[in-house]
Amino acid sequence: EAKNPNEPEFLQAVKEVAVTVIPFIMTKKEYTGMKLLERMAEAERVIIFRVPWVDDKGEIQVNRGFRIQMNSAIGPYKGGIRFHPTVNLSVLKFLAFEQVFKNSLTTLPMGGGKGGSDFDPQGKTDMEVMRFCQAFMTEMCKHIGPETDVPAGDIGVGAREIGYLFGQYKKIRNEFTGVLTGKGLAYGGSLIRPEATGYGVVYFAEQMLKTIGQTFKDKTVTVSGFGNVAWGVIKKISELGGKVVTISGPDGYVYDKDGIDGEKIDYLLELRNSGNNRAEDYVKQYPTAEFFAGKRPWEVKCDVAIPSATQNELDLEDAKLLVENGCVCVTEAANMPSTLDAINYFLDNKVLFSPGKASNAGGVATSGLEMTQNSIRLNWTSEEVDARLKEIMIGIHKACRDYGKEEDGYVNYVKGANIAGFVKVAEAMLAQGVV
Ligand code: AKG
Repeated sequence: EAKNPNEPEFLQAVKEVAVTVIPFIMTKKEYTGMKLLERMAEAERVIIFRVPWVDDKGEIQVNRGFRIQMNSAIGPYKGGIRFHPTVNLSVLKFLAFEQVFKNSLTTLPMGGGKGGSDFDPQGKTDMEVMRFCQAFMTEMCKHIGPETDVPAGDIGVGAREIGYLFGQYKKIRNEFTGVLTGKGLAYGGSLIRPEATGYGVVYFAEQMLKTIGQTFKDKTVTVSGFGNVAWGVIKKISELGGKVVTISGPDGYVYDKDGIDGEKIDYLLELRNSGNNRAEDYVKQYPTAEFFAGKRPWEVKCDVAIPSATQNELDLEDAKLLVENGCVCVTEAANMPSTLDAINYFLDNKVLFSPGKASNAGGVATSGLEMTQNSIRLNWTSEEVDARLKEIMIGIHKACRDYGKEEDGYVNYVKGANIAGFVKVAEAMLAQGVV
């Protein structure tokens, strides 16, 4: 803690891993004394840079840019870029640390990284976003490359931003390469990448439910957020016959008792692109739904909860409410949405609970599939990408179960994901020596 002052999110992520991985390390002679976890908790490289740009009024704006190159033991650094006012070193270090374990779990050869800026895309014009992205890439292009570090999108960085970032990289480096993922289909993107994170979460949750002999059919599901991940989650659940009754935004949550399906799912894309960041607008479009200002959806009775917004959006009080209301499965779609207290409460009460680094790994896994397609200069069909995604999620679920099964048969997915993710990176680091 003394080494990383004022970094609560980063310490929270490391603590969660340490609690489960240290006892495991103690049982492995070849791991003890190698300071593997200590090495993993120190980024290989952190780049912090000035992003100066000119707004539509001709005024100069200054933002801060980051790229955390956390671990490259098993492949080039890989992980998204987040543009949001809450971005700081602690948040990006926690995301980069989680990314290392997540990418390892996908079984694809990707190391871990994360980047971003405190730039707020809300309320900016298209041209302002373009100039900002160009300024950001003008510096970041010196540190990334298809064999070095391959960024992608995250909160605030979607297809539009990836396009501008890619265009600037190509111009400066005079290279057309798969240096970013989440690209548009016209210039090297992969089918299913937009849906992949959400679909992957639901494939994973299906496996969790299967362990207790259940499916999504007729289940009531609460979801938070209304961004790309929530959209994919809701789309797949409605296909599987489940009923999603909530979404949320920074302003509060929406309860739609009839379920969010059909054209309402397409409306979510409109809502996201409106640039207002207001979940309340949903109720204007569909007046039979209700809006609860300043509240989170975890008070709504459900069978399955899928937090899909952001870190620490589900605390101990929320966890208690969920369990009291009969929720049997919590599958994280966002990165670290549950606090440590909330996680421990779920585990103590034997609720099926999976951490984002396992259940949301389908996003980055499909980015890995985009990298493969770029390398072989071919594009796969949606069916092919989707089938590979599903297979990867089933594989991650199995790895979590193998390492996380307890004596009474309960699967501790937190322990399973941390240990399974750790082992591959640890083996690679041991083989490569102290470098
Ligand atoms: C995440 O998994 O949180 C990511 O940022 C993945 C982004 C990617 O596709 O590389």
